[in-house]
Amino acid sequence: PSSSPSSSSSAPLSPVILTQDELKKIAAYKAVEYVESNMVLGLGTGSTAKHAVARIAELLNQGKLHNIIGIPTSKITYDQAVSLGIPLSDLDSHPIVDLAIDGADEVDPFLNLVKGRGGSLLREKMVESSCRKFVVIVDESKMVKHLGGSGLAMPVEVVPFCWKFTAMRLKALFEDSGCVAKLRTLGENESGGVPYVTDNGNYIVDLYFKKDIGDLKVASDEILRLAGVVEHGMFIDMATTVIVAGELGVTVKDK
Ligand code: ABF
Repeated sequence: PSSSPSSSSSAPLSPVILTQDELKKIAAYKAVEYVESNMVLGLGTGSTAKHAVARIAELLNQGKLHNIIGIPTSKITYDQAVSLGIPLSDLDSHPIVDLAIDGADEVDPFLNLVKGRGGSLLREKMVESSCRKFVVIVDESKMVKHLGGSGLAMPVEVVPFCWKFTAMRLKALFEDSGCVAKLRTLGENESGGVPYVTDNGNYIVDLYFKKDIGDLKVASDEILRLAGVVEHGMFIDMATTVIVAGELGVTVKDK
């Protein structure tokens, strides 16, 4: 439940200062320790998850893992997995996923997540809500007290049709939290830039909050109730384990 705190354990890393990418890689490699032969695996997206995908391919090539079927959560991960020779399928053929490994943009103390700043939230949510175990991998910069409280975007995937209307309604939902709703664009020009288009042909409206958005489940239901919204980036009660790599060590938090 989102109100129960998580347990944790820690192992010290070396005294050398590690880069953020090295921390991401450490978290990713730790997560791959959960992978066993004959699993259907959800393959995440982003600069952390790509290390996990590469590690899985490496273990397959070394013969240390066998008979893995990957379910990619984006076109970019599909391309990476194909290039590394990981056998792939989809949810139509493999509706039960044994384990998914993916990054996140924010993780709260109850292991609720914000995802989708990289743009791939819908496929991620479809795959990760169909899995038996969902291991999230982050460096310590992603840990927050409240989702949406970091001043960074809370992404919402919307259909392109009348997206301004949908953005207006999203903003109105969170008026009390000082919400600003912005269409995600690729580059800026006088007319505001070209809309970012998701793998599913949709747009993303990023929500920014000045104040706490309150109960996450209520916020989630209200967002999903708006016609024009496809999915949002809050992943509530979905992660079963979060692996955090920081300068002081790797922490494994279990739900
Ligand atoms: C994706 O990658 C996301 O949903 C999230 O936006 C992101 C985290 O990216 P990174 O690991 O690059 O910080 O899974």
